[in-house]
Amino acid sequence: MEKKLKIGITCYPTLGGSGVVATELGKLLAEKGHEVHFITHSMPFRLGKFDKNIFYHEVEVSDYYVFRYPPYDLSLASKLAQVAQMNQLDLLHVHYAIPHAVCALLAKQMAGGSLKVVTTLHGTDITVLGQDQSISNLIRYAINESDAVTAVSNNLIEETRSLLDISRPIDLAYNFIDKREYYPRDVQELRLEFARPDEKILIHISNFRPVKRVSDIVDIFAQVAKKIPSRLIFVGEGPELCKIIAKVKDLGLTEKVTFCGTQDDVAQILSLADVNLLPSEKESFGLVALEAMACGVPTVASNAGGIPELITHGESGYLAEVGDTETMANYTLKLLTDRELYARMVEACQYRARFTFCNDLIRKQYEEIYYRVLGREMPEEMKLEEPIC
Ligand code: GMT
Repeated sequence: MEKKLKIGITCYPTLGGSGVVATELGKLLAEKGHEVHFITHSMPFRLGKFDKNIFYHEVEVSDYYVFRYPPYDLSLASKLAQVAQMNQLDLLHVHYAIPHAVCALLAKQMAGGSLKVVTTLHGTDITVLGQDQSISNLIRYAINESDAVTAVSNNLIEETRSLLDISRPIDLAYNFIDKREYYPRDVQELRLEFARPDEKILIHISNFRPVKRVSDIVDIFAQVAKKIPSRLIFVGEGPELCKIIAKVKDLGLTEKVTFCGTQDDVAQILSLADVNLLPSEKESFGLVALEAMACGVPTVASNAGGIPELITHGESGYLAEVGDTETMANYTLKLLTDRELYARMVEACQYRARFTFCNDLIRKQYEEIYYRVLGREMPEEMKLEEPIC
């Protein structure tokens, strides 16, 4: 029997941490010799260079005139079944429950054989959509029928159990970073284009959705900028952006704030910053805080969702209650004015990011889950392999 696996991966390819995690995982699995087929509506934005083990299948949606809404979900299910059959896939690993897990279950029925479905829950598929009565029964169905379900934090596992009344086993597989990409970059010259040498830089990266509470960032920054020379960089786009631009203007902060829009090279831009801010209302994990930690940038965040599983308060960042911008500003000031504390925290961040959320470690956890659902023994050499962190 083939030792390596044939895996189909579906995710939201163009935005968000779930797409990043899915794409990076696919790349790591391909590096290990597995055959990985991405099945998405467009090329995943982090896919990068050619690899002989990576395939990309685009989902095309019929726009026949009788359809009021183009049926993306059905096109995806159909494509998943086709790709699975043609390439004799062992399993489909879908990221984000809706609609991906439901489509994969339909594809499993269509493809027949022994195709398995692994679903990874990422956050708002449970914490927001799971509360929507019009769709929660479908999410519950998708979770219960998947062959394995993983979640990106213990908090998300608990939320899934309580919000959707789920009792089946759910595996924990944290978000991870690739240390080959996320490390403190040398950005001394570039930094001068954003701030004077005496100024500190705060950063926020997100999809500007209400759940991120981006408005709190402006309040935190306004308090910090009153006390020490500083700048704020916003990266990303989304529904709240216009409101934030207006708030920055109203508070007279326009000169000190840069809106960079969406950026590809996140590690480079993070390396410019002294402190990362993440005051979210909900956050199942907070991948961006992990990316910042790996780049040597501590985060001041809300004590929400899975964030405390990533950031140890006082050691690898600071946490305050959701909406408490005064405490968040005070922690930011503390970090920016105490050199020794800052150096200690930078070191703790890098260590934690590298060894607890190591890509090789988490990739192996996913492989173990794959072999388990397939009812196959993991090859001995893979079992014995020590993760390189
Ligand atoms: O749920 C979202 O807002 C989008 C989603 C995504 O696709 O980025 O984010 C979630 O998944 C990330 C990757 O697992 C997590 O790091 C984020 O914390 C999580 N977002 C929320 O829970 C709000």
